[in-house]
Amino acid sequence: MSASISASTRPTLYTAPLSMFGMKVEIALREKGVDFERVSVPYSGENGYAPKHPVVLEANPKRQVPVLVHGELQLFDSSQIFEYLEDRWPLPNLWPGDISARALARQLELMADEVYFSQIIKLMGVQEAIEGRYAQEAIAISRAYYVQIEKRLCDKLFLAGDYCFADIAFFMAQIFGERMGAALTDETPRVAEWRTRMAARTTVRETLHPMIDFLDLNERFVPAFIRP
Ligand SMILES: N[C@@H](CCC(=O)N[C@@H](CS)C(=O)NCC(=O)O)C(=O)O
Repeated sequence: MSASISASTRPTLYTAPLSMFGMKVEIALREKGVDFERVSVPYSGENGYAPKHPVVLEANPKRQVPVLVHGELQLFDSSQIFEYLEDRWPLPNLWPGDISARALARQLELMADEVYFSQIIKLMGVQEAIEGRYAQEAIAISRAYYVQIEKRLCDKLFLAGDYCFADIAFFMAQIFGERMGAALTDETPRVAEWRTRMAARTTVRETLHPMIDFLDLNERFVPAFIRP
């Protein structure tokens, strides 16, 4: 089916201005120097992701972005797409070479999306009751996660040693954590330094640009550390 696809075939990324999962993929495409087309699907504060883009409906039974179309191949789920990017465009490597380090990096990537970010999703639904017990519990769990990452960064610049997909995932999730009330505190200075290093990358700055514009246009909070 995909025999005609090559690394030089231009992929198309279906994403949205506030899609943290879409931005994960976009940063990784840029890191790998892939020339891609970016399609922003309909999204608004009032209606959410509606109407659904026809390509998203065709490609993803979960009806979500990001979707990556490469030749005849249609892929969904940011972490699955990471695997494809690494296979199709191996350099620069965004997973560690060592098998154990790679397994650990994949765990960290999953933790960012499914353990840490699940607390941030809780906060999204309770912004009006941020002082309440439910929100405060999510904030406390998020801060405990920052402390874990702080320990991990005691002898490294990036989460798994060299910069990798796990850094991209946690960075994107933490931006939303910051926006939703689970801000970093003085307790985790290394995480703050890591975040500054991440925000300074050209690939990250280029990717965040449409989100910052969207938030500014809609008079919504933009954390200072992502401002150019
Ligand atoms: N696990 C998926 C999550 C994708 C996801 O939650 N996408 C959101 C936008 S960031 C979405 O499309 N939401 C619309 C919906 O669920 O209808 C991934 O990593 O791609």
